Amino acid sequence: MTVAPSALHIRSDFDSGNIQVLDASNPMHVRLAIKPDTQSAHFQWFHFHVEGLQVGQTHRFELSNASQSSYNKAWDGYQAVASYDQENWFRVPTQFDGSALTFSLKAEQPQVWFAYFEPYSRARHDDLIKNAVQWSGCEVLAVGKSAEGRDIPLLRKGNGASRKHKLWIIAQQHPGEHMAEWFMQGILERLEQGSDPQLRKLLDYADLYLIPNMNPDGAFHGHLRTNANGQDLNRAWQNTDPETSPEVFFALEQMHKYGVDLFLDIHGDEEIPYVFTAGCEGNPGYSERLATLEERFRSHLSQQTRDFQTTHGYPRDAAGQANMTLACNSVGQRFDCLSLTLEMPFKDHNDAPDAVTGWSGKRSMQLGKDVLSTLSSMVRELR
Ligand code: GEM
Ligand code: ZN
Repeated sequence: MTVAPSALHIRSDFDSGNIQVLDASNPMHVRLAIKPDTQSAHFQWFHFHVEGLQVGQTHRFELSNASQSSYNKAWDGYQAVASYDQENWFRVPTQFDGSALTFSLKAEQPQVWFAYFEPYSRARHDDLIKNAVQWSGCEVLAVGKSAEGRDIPLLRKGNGASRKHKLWIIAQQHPGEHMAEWFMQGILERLEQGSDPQLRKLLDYADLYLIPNMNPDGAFHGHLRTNANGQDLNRAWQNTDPETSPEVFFALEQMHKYGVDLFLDIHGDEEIPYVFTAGCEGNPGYSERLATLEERFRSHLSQQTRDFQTTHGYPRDAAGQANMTLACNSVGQRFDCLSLTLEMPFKDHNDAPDAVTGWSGKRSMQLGKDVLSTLSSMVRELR
């Protein structure tokens, strides 16, 4: 007697959840759609939970509106991630036919989570901040508020002595780029380690100013790109409006209060399957000094890890043509300092691919640790 497959229960009403069920009448082939950010047409991030899977059977999930997403070259070569326990995530067979993205799973358990990338939850963020204070020797220097009133902690590692350089690292302005806060966890985990000569040298000359999540509202709502007001925070760094972009207003206020000698803005990229940086070559104040510092950072990090390269990335800005509303360009110009956007892939880093996980939270964390070695190697050259 064949048993009719039972109906699936699909939900996304949780932290960073995003899916719309179009038709789940056939549990072996479900039709879904990604919902746009609440006040913006941007969409790409998805994250949902499925119960009722038939163990041993292959279930297919179709994202029917994939071709209208924000970055439509994002799906070529992309594989969705899945997890049975929200801890161990793996890539699943995925196809894009130019219209819909379809991924499949031969179920090993009756329930599973799917996402665009390994999510970094608000609960994990709260633990990260607690551990940063308890184990990494950080202080919560200030706490900003998002548009919906969520905390935005600014951490400092170091005593704030005026002689020390101020190195700023912010992450996840774009809320769907969850790899960014995984990167910050790597930074903070390395700060826990006592006997680390590279770290000792870095902290002798510099303090670290860290904002692990710039956009908690967008992350919670399962947004790709914007805050709760529909604002792309990485277009809000000139004439910043505290009403529409309180998150950026807070960060800039603190930067002017403490000063900035280096700035890293941590992001994820939907299309380019490599880790890379973008700099300030299009800034009006760009100089040989800053060009040399950018080159120094990139060449050291390239030697530090195979999970970074300088061949692939965004087109360079023409002289004087940078978009000064971006964090990297705006901060680099205001403080005449080394300032970079660092991008990690939603796909994989094709110079060192991992067939099981692709790019992952763990690799993002390791990259954070490697970046601290690069900062240590050049801290005395920053000014
Ligand atoms: C990018 S940053 C784009 C930088 N481009 C150049 N040419 N320097 C953005 O905000 O669009 C970061 C991101 O989206 O991840
Ligand atoms: Zn981004």
